Amino acid sequence: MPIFEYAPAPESRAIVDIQPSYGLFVGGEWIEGRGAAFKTTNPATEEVLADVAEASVADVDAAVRAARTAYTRVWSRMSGADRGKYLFRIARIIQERARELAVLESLDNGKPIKESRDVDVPLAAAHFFYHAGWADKLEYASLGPKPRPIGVVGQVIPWNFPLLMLAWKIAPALACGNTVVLKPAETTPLTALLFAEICQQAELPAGVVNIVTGAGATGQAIVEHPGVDKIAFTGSTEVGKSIARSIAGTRKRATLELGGKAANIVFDDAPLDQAVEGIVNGIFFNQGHVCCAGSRLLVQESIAEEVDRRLKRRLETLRVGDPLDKNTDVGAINSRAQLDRIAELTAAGEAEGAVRWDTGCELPSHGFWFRPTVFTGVSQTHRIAQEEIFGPVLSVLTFRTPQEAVAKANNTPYGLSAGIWTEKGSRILWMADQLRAGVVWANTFNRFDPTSPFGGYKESGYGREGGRHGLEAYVTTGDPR
Ligand code: TAP
Repeated sequence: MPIFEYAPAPESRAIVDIQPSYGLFVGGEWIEGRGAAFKTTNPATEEVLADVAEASVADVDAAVRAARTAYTRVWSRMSGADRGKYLFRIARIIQERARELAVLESLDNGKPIKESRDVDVPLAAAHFFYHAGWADKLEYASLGPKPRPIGVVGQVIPWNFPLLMLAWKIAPALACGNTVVLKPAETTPLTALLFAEICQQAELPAGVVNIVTGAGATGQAIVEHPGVDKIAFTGSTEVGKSIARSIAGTRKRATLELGGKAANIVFDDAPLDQAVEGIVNGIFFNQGHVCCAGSRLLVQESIAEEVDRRLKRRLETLRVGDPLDKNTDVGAINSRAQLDRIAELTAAGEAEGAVRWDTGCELPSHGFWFRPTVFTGVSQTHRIAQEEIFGPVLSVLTFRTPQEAVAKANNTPYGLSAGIWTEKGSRILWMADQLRAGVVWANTFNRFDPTSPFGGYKESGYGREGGRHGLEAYVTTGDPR
């Protein structure tokens, strides 16, 4: 396997001040965790970035109490206009500290700096700006008579968009008057900890936002805590189901944003150059660590060979390597565990008879990497057509008619997103109606906007994030707590 050495760009690294160790952010202060510390590493180099506190059940309890006090004494009593001012302030500080956040995100996650700089961080700021605008207008959002906050919200997020998922969770919760206890993923805690500093800088009242780091057990402690009124979770379908089971029969509410296996459907009348760019963006953006990734390409049989040729030619131009290099297109896989999972599923693809192709590009000698990979000859029953790989791997299937495309697209347990490429407007409308997916893109893919609700059908979860619909998850018109 060809490999190469690279030295991460030192000047980018100097932008961030990573502390050797981090505590927990509880009640507006930094406290030491009572559990053991864990290490967070740079997946591109395997270098340890920092020691991070693992929150114990007692630490989670302290965070929930702090959130409750802030809720009853300050945040739920504050006018929407004043809450909005804090959210605007946070949004502006995110913009001011954008370079620092982007570099830190790329170091801890492995994603290319051009994505953290141009997508993750600007969208995170946009979510705070957007929800700041709602804070004093909730009664005009068609949320029912007298929408009120729910109380203390426990939020658990994954590692693929650490800061952006935090923004999707915290911005609407705070705009609606709730307080939060949030746990970032174990492998990517650093931007959430920097966000805690931003809350201090914005002089957000103590306890409105609490950040507790740790692994699954810390997440479980949040979910099971009796003082938490609502759970907002983004992550795997497996953990989402276990959360739904553990809160069944309690008064807790939940929204679950889970996995996906999106179909990106290309018809023979599609503008092909544009469609190829959309296929590449659909699955190789963020190394394919995207819940709504276009991981199944459904291509009309008459153009399948042409698309295959153009796609592979385009993939050979992708630059895989140092996430801090502005020219990098595909960064590092977030962890060894994720790399192992991708390797296991791609091996299953070959064993089940699909044809494997990869770019053959050189890979760095350290860290976790996977070449952009395409499987053709994939059948609907193959594991690579059914299971979420969450990596830079595309499974290609063909179809003849729009009806067949719909049947194949809907033939997975998931229903998060889909893409359609065609010149025909009537076909777009018909397909969008038939596809069992929460988000349907037409002649584009992986477009996100805070004004647009996002969420799943079937085993991709329930509830929406973003837009007016996203507010519904954070208000009640029933009895206040
Ligand atoms: P998970 O393993 O489910 O982890 C998600 C979060 O839950 C992490 O913070 C994790 O902690 C925590 N967790 C693990 N076990 C838990 C438990 N028993 N109780 C409570 N929390 C627990 O997912 P992941 O591997 O990080 O993320 C990838 C998955 O997220 C994919 O399936 C992807 O599709 C999905 N995802 C969905 C969306 C939307 S919007 N639908 C967006 C992004 C990602 P640790 O990681 O620290 O162990």
